Amino acid sequence: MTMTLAKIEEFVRGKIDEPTGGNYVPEDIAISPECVSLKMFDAPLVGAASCGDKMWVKLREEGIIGSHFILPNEWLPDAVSVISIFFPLTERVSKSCADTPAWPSPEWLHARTEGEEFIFEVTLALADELSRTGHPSLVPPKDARFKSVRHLGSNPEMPGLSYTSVWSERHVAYVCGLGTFSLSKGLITKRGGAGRFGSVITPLDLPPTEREYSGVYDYCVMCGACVRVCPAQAITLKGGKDHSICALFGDETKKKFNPRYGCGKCQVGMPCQSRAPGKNGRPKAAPAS
Ligand code: B12
Ligand code: SF4
Ligand code: SF4
Repeated sequence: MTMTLAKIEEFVRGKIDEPTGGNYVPEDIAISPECVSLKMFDAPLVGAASCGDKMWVKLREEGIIGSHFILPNEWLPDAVSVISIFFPLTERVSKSCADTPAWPSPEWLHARTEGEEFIFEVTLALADELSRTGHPSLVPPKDARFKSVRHLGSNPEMPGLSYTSVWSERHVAYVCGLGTFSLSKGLITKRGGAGRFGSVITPLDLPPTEREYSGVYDYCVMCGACVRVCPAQAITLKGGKDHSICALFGDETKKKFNPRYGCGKCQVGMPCQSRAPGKNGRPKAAPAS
């Protein structure tokens, strides 16, 4: 069976809906009784781009990502396409986060930690499925070459760099037609910004998803609602988000909720939580039948 983008979406949705799968918090690790069986993510958004897209090379420019960004064909020489997947948080996770303005809610902590593990589980399973059907594929953040710097100059393997990585999932999603950046620096998709991303690089030839935007911040309306909710005052209308302030607040949450952490107040209860409020952000009307 050849995988199409629609089949890939169906595959991911199947994993998301599996009641005994990793998208539901099991009793033995639940932070509180209310978190038992919590569903973390809803139906995904999936996009694709060709490895030949000129935008990949553009990402290596200083001020965008930089020369440390590893190109799709450097990860996997035979690759033809990149698949980006947005996993939107369920309304319950987002609401719980918005309802606890000072600290992360238990639901958010699960979605940050177990949610990330689940996304790796799904993207690795998708890569296996593509490999099984003749297209050996790769998940960059699970490859030994993946590196990131999550604190100011904190990674000796990436000297002189801060708050970056060799494979930025938001930039990948941007190239794959899923959405644009925002004042708070999160990526806003047509299902909003409250969620996480995963990706797979594959030799499968997939039709590229149209980028329905030309500006890097098209889907953000610069309303400033995220400025007002940030508990660390990390965001300003003039300067956007200060990564250092945000990262230090993340450390505070880790001291309190170790081993989990997180914040994400700038992604919930906002006009951009579950939709793209900006230019061209509305889903296209279905063709009349
Ligand atoms: C390092 C890191 C952090 C750092 C710094 C983040 C950063 N740089 O944005 C810290 C610790 C502060 C952080 C915090 C959080 N993070 Co974080 N983090 C990452 C990580 C590991 C790497 C990010 C990276 O590579 N950045 C690269 C640099 C270059 O990005 P940048 O400076 O923002 O890029 C700007 C320029 O490129 C500029 N630009 C200028 N000219 C041009 C031209 C073009 C054409 C383009 C495209 C761009 C562009 O636009 C961009 C935005 O301004 C990713 C995982 C991954 N592998 O991607 C997760 C990730 C970004 N984090 C994520 C999340 C959810 C969070 C938190 C909410 C924590 C939590 N879960 O509770 C907070 C808040 C983030 C926020 N407000 O956006 C999600 C984002 C989801 C989303 N909807 O966007 C990611 C993608 C993880 C995931 N797998 O989903 N994070
Ligand atoms: S809350 Fe408003 S300013 Fe902040 S990211 Fe969302 S749309 Fe942009
Ligand atoms: S994640 Fe929290 S600290 Fe960081 S910018 Fe968003 S609201 Fe502020």
